[in-house]
Amino acid sequence: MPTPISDHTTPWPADTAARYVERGYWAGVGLGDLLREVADRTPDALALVDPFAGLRLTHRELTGRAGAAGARLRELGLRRGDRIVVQLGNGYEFAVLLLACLRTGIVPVMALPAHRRAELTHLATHAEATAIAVPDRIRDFDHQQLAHDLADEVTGSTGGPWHVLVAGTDVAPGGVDLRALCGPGPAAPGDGPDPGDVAVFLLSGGTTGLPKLIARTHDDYAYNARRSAEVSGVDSGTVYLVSLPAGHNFPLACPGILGTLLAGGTVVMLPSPEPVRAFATIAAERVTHTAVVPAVAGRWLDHAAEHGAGELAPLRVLQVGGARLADELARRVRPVLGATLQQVFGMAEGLLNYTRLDDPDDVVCGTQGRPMCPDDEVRLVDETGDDVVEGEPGSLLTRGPYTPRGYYKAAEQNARAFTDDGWYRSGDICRRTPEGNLVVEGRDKDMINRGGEKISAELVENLVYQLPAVAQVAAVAMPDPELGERVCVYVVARSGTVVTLAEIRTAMEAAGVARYTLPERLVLVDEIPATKVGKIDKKLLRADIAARMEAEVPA
Ligand code: OOB
Repeated sequence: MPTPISDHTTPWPADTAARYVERGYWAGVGLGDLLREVADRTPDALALVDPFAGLRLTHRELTGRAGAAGARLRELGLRRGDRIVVQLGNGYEFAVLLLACLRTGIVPVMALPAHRRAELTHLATHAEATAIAVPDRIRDFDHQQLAHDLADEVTGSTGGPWHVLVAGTDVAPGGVDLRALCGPGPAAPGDGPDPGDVAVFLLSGGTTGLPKLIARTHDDYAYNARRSAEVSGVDSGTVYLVSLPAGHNFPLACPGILGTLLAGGTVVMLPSPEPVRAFATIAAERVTHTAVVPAVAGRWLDHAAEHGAGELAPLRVLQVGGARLADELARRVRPVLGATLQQVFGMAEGLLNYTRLDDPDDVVCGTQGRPMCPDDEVRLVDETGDDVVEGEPGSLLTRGPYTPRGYYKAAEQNARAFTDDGWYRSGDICRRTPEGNLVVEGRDKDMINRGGEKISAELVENLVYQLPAVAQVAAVAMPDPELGERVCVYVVARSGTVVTLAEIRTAMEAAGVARYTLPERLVLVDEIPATKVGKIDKKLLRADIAARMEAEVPA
């Protein structure tokens, strides 16, 4: 039997929680009930469009299917508090399964389609999951096979069953047909979650090896979605396009799928943000809002500059976040794409900063916005933990009504990532402008942000150390015009041996990690520089790789 989730979460202090209730942030109603109320109010409004499946569902049909799917999950033996790893592409099954989970209190663990054996095994065992939902295949990768292959390891940790739910036409024996599970049918009454229960497990951006789990409660996540909808102008007339991986906090609840559905709007799901298809979908479905990472914004700007932006006429708000958006790119958004830019500086751990839709251009294009909640607390501190002088850069600490006080089942990491009085150390170096907006200037965490995908330097280093020829390794971010950053490794090889980038990549793939974590450049050195206290001097290495690349640029 999986251990109860509450054994390993860090609650907000009781007086703080009482304040959040009193101020109306925590409404005391589960997300499943909130969504059902929307469907009762506007049953015939369009809720979900999956152009690939050719499916259009009203709010009544969507909640109806969620109820039926919940009943079928219970028939499989899944109960409130059980965990299911969700690794689905952006299709209607994702939304139906998510809503079914929110109603029954079965907790989805939001894996990404790019994850492979190493990540999925870790997530499933750490969460003590008893089920996984996967596509049959994406491109040439057999997700279904991998999901079955995990069975031994996972059941070894929980002692329980392992259900493999498969979205696709090609469900192998032993799997559950997720499309059938997500079809219409009767709901069955049953025990639902409390508003303080965990609604979803999100994944941390990752500085310490494999992703940590962030337990988001119904109360906190409903506020996250609802307040985000307010600050991004999402209402019942909104058509929101999901093209980033749906399990990521940004398209899931900032305001994303949940914020749009709670407002009575329409969600359109596309498997990728590739511009030809995305632009055509925006035109065809009259999409008003969408969220992208800066690398995608850049691709859309280039595409529009070349082919025109006529198809984007319905688009009112383009949210950009996940990595720092260059000011020059930001300034092109309105003139080229015709939409209002909203910068979003957020984190799965909670805190969300938004530029507001009526902010002046210099705020929208030159800052990453300000906290969405009056009770978000933000401090910018120096190395000794003291507040910096106003206007100076400092390391961001935060607490608030939708920022949990600890990672799930991670006492050791919590001691480092949270202060004794519950502040989360985001690892971002920011400064605050006189009018109160934050500008992200860098970071003091050991992470590489590859176009919004977060890669733990420690994870890469641990895997590269598996190669016998490697004496020492350091993973750092190298600048990249397209993705912002890519992974570069500095390696000291043992004397008389050779190490190549291809070997490193092959070894890491064999270890079963997602492809986006693989280094894209190797620098062989005789020695890796250390700081005065004996730690690897990553700052120096980042400057070194930037200088090497600068020198390579043909004049
Ligand atoms: C979002 O969430 P995560 O958890 O994948 O990553 C959080 C980290 C932040 O700590 C920061 O380092 C970076 O991603 N980040 C940004 C940024 N937005 C996120 N850095 C600079 N500028 C930005 N606008 O990435 C996320 C979650 C919700 C909404 C949007 C993004």
